[in-house]
Amino acid sequence: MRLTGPSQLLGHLLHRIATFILITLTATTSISAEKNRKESQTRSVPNIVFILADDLGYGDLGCYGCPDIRTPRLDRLAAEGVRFTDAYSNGSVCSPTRAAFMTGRYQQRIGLEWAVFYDVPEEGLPPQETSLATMLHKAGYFTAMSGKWHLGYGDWNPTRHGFDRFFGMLGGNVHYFEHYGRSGTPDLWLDERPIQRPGYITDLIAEYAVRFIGEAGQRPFFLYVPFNAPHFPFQAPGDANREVTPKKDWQTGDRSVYAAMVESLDTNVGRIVDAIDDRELGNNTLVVFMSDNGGDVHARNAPFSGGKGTLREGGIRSPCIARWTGRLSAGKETPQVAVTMDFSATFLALAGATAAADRPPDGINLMPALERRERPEERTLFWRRALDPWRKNVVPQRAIRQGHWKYVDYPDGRQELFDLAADAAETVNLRDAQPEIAAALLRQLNSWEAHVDPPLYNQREAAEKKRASRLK
Ligand SMILES: [Ca+2]
Repeated sequence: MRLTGPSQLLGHLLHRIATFILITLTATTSISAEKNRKESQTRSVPNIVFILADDLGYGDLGCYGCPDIRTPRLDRLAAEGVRFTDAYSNGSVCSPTRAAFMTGRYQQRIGLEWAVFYDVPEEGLPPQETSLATMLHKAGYFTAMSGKWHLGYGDWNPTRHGFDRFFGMLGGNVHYFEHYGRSGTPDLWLDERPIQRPGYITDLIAEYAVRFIGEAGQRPFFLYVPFNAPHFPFQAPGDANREVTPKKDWQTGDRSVYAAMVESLDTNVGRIVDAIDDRELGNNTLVVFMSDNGGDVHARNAPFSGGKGTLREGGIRSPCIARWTGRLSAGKETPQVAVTMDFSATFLALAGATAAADRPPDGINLMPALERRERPEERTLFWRRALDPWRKNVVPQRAIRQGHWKYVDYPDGRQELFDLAADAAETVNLRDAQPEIAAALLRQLNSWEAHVDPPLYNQREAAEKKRASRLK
C-alpha cells in the first residue's frame, strides 16, 4: 500500500490505532474473563459430605489394621486422602456426639449428655439452637441428611434444623429390614412424613444420598450421612428372614454378623463416593468419614481398652478419613488430634459461613493441618459423661487429653493418669507417680466444666422428673 497524501497517512494511522485498541481491549477482556473465572473457581465453595458410622470400633477397618473385616472402599478412601490416627468423637454415645457436630460446640453447653431416649419428646437439639445445617443453608448450600438423627422428634427434627431434605430415622436404632424402633414404633421418614420403603436400611440410606447428589446438580451441597450401622440390632444384609424382636433379641449377635454389617457399610460408602466421582465432583468435594463413638460389644477397639459408653480411648477414639481430590495429599497420615466438632468449624470456614457471636465454635478449622505438613496444632480436649436419667447403669466420668497425657476421674474419687504415647491401652495409672501433672490437668478440667455448664444443663432435672412421672 502506498500512502500518497497527509490525509491518507492520518487515516491509516487512525486505523492502526483503532485496531491496536481493539486488539488490546479484546485481549484485556479475555485476560480479565480468565482471571474472573479463576477467581470464581477459587472463591467457589466445596461440596461437603460427612459420613458417620454408628458404634464402629477404631480397629474395625482394614486401613486401621483390622484382620477379619473387608473394607476395600474405606481403605481406598484413605489411600486417596488423609487418615487420622488421633481423631475423637465428642461423646462416648450417640446423641452427644451428634449434638456437638450440629452445634459445633461442646454438647455440654446444651445439656445433651446422654443418648436421647426413645419416644421422649422433650429431649434433643432444641429448636432455638442454630445448627450447622442452618448455617450452611444460609450460606447458599443445598442441604440433606440421610440416616439416623437421634437428636429429637417433632419440632426438634432435621427439617426444623436447616436440612432441605431428610430421609431416615429419628430414634437411636431400628430394625434393619422393618424399620421400627425398640419401642415397636415405625421410624422411617421422608422429610416430615412417615413412610414405608422396603430394603436393608444401610442400602436405603446410601440410595437416598446418591439420589440427592444427582438432585443437587451444580448447587453446592452439604450431605450428612449418619448410617446406623453397625449399631444393634445386629442384622446382616442376609438376615431378612431371621426373627429379631425388641426387648427379646435386639442385642443378640456375634462378630460375624457385625462384620457383615461393617462390610455392607463399606460397600455403601463406596456407592456414595462413586456418585461423587461419576459426576467428576471429587476435586470440589470434601468427604469425611468417622464414627460417632467407640465400638460396642462385637467391635474391635484395638489397640485401646474400653468401648462405647466409657471415656477410655476405646470409647472415644475414632477411625477418621478425609478426602478432597487434588486439594489434600493422597495416602497421607496425620497425628493431628481432632474431635467431631472440629469438622463443624472446618465446614463453616470452607463455606465462608459465620456462627452467631454468642455461639462461637469450640472446634478448630482442620484445613491447615490437613493441607500442610507442619507440626500438628496442640489441643486440649475435654469429655464428660453425666448421669443418665434413663439408664441406671451409666458410670459418670470426666476426661481431658493434653499432648500425650490423659486424665480421667469419677465421682467416687478415682483418678487416673495415662501416658498415651507409651501406654495407648491405658493400663498403667501414673496418678501417684506424676501428681503435679494430674493436678494441673484436673484444674483445667474443673475450669472447663465451670465454663460449659449452661442454664440448660438443668434439663437433667427436667428429664429426671419426666422419668419419675413415667414410672408412676
Ligand atoms: Ca453410636
